[in-house]
This record gives sequence, structure tokens and C-alpha cells, in this order.
Amino acid sequence: MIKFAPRRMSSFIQVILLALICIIGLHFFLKSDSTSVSVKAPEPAEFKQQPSEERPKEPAKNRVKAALVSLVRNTDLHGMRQTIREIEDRFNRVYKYPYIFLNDVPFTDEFKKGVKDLTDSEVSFGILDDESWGTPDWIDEKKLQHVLDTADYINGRSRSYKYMCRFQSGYIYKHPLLKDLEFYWRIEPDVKYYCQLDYDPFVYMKENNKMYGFNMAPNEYMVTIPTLWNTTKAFMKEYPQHVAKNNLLEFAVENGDYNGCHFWTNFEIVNLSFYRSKQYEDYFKFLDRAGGFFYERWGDAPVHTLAVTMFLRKDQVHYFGDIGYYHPAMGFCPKNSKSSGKCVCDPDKENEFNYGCRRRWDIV
Ligand SMILES: Nc1nc2c(ncn2[C@@H]2O[C@H](COP(=O)(O)OP(=O)(O)O)[C@@H](O)[C@H]2O)c(=O)[nH]1
Ligand SMILES: *[C@@H]1O[C@H](CO)[C@@H](O)[C@H](O)[C@H]1NC(C)=O
Ligand SMILES: *[C@@H]1O[C@H](CO)[C@@H](O)[C@H](O)[C@H]1NC(C)=O
Ligand SMILES: [Mg+2]
Repeated sequence: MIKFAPRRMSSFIQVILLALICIIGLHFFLKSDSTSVSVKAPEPAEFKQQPSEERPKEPAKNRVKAALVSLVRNTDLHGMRQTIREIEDRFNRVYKYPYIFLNDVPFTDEFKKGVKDLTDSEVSFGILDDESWGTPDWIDEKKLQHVLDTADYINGRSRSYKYMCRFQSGYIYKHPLLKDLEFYWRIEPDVKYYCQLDYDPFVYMKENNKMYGFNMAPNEYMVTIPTLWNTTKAFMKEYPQHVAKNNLLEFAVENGDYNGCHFWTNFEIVNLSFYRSKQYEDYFKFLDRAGGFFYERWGDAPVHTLAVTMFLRKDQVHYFGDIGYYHPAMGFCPKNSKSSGKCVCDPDKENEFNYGCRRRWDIV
């Protein structure tokens, strides 16, 4: 047993002990002062590069009823987490718009927790009904099966891909969870948002009377839509009153044919009155009856695009050239991103004009 006997301790040891106590005390004093024991993370460098008045600190007062919306599979959890991470970093941690996730089967607890863990915003999960996800009774199952057995283009043999395109074309905006929304911003798993966004694009669209916003416009694989244009022409013949006076058809039609230009709908920001309009509903019903979602592989991108070009004027459509973006296969980097310092991409590598239809947008 060690006995502590101060009276017998030499003055040399006393000095050493005193010095040790001072050093330890000073260490704790300095530590609590400079690095702080609080668990709060420092502001990311990204924020500090910007003049403080440039980046809004809180949501605009005039916000609109809007949400970030995605149809998504449970198996896309990892990709969706990547997307949310980007959306939160670039935009939504300030604006706090809610997320709505839709699925043809119930979301797993793992999916729900996995996405909720990344945001303070409200998150809702919805399931689809049989009308919006499936084969309508006028579709010839045998004919469809033949297509599923023989189609030789990407996703041509996937039944669920067809359901997905039909849902995004004519049902997503009808889901009860979207009932009160004025705008949606569609998101998808595995995408990147390259640039910090210092304003609210929903409010921008509202204040500038925009109905449809896009950021990329590539060309369509025409083998997936052999009769879409013919069917659309038949629609215009039956409903000439639906076609706008100063429409945008010139963007999509060259020499009387559809040129395949389409807004890449995995990103789109839309005033949902557009999809809820009589014009759009009549168009979707007309296409759905014609069967091309099943016998061909009509995508929601050419469908939305042809609707936009028939029913809207150019000034109602906004090109979000500042929302740098990547979805597997291609992306674009805003041309001013070198000077703005707000993007993490190279405009020389991913130039917006790499896509022919982007060029066409400027000349129509
Ligand atoms: N719930 C559900 N979502 C799907 C299904 N197929 C595709 N999706 C979703 O629909 C969106 C588009 O599908 P994706 O595979 O990315 O198609 P791509 O972008 O055309 O390659 C993604 O958000 C997918 O998660 C499906 O069968 N069920
Ligand atoms: C959406 O569009 C409709 C129809 O043009 C318009 O009346 C409405 O004000 C727009 N909503 C917003 C929030 O801008
Ligand atoms: C489109 O319609 C025209 C006239 O109705 C027809 O001659 C042509 O073959 C059709 N094209 C396709 C691809 O169905
Ligand atoms: Mg995708």
C-alpha cells in the first residue's frame, strides 16, 4: 500500500508537481477556449467563400406550396440518399421544402429511415393505386407480351419501365399526397447537382409566370416512339382548340416530323396546373388509349415535351442553365461556373451545348 506523506516530500518534487498541475490546467483552459467542446460542426468552407449577403439564411416569405417528388424503388435507397445529400447541400437545407416519395410497393422501414436521416424537412411516403400502375383493360396482353419478348432497345423488355413512364406521364401529379401542391421539382436517384443555388426556383417561376422549367434537352431514341408523333398529330386534329396560338412546336418539329428533342424529365420544375389542365388530360387520355406506352416505349420525357410545345408559349418555359446537373449517362456544367465559384464541375468537359436540342432552344 502506498502512503501519501506530504510532510516528507522534498521541495524538489513539490516544484515538479506544481509545474505539472499548471501545464495540465493550462491545456484544458486553452482547449475549451479555442476548439470548443460543443459538438456543433463548423460552417463548410463553401459557405464562407460567398459574401454573406448573397446566400439566403432562411426560406423566402413568399414561398409556394411545393415539394421535391420522386417515384422510387426500395432498391434505389443508396442512390436516393446521394441525391438528397446533394439537394440538401446545394439548396434545401436553407429552403426546407418537403420530400414526397412514391412507390408501387410499400416502402421498407430501412428506406424510410435512410432518407429521413438526411434531412430536417418533412418527408412523406405514398403508394400507388391499381389504375396508375398497371395495364389498362384495353391493352392486348398478347401483343404486349410479344413486345416484351422481342424489343431490342434499352428497357424495351421491362414491363415495369413501361408502367413507370406511363405513371410519370399521366398519374404522378394526381397522387393524393400532391393534392395541395402548386409546384413540384422532380428528383431521381443517383443524380448530382453541381452548383450552389442561392435563390428559390419555385418563387422565381411563380414571379415570372413560368409553367415549365428544364435544364437538359437531349435527343430521343426514335425506336422507342415510332407512332408517338402520328398519334400527337391525330390529337391536334381532334382538339385544335387545345393548341396554343404562339406555341413552341417549332422546338420539336422539323420538316413536319418530330425531331426527338425532349426536356430530360428526370429533372423538371412544373406548375402543376399545367398537368392538371383539360388540355394535358385530354392529351394523356388520347395517348393512353392509343397504347404506345405498352406496344412501344413512349417515355414521359417526349410526352411532357410535346405537351409543353403544343400548350405553352416560349415565355412560359424556363431554361435553368444555372442548375448544373448530372444523371447517369450525361450532365452539364453551367458556362459561368468558373467565374461564379459556385459549381463543382468543368464546363469544358460537360458543356451545355454538347446536346443539339439545347442549341435549338436558343433559335426557336
Ligand atoms: N417504385 C418504382 N419506381 C420505379 C420503378 N422503375 C423505375 N422507378 C423509378 O422511376 C425513376 C426512373 O427510373 P430509372 O430506372 O432511373 O430510369 P431512367 O432514368 O430512364 O434510366 C427512378 O426514380 C426509379 O427509382 C418501379 O418498378 N417501381
Ligand atoms: C400556376 O399556373 C396557373 C395557371 O396558369 C396560375 O393561375 C397560377 O397562378 C400559377 N401558380 C403559381 C403559384 O404561380
Ligand atoms: C403516320 O400516319 C400516316 C398517315 O395517316 C401514315 O401514312 C404513316 O404510315 C404513319 N406512320 C407511322 C410510323 O405509323
Ligand atoms: Mg433515372
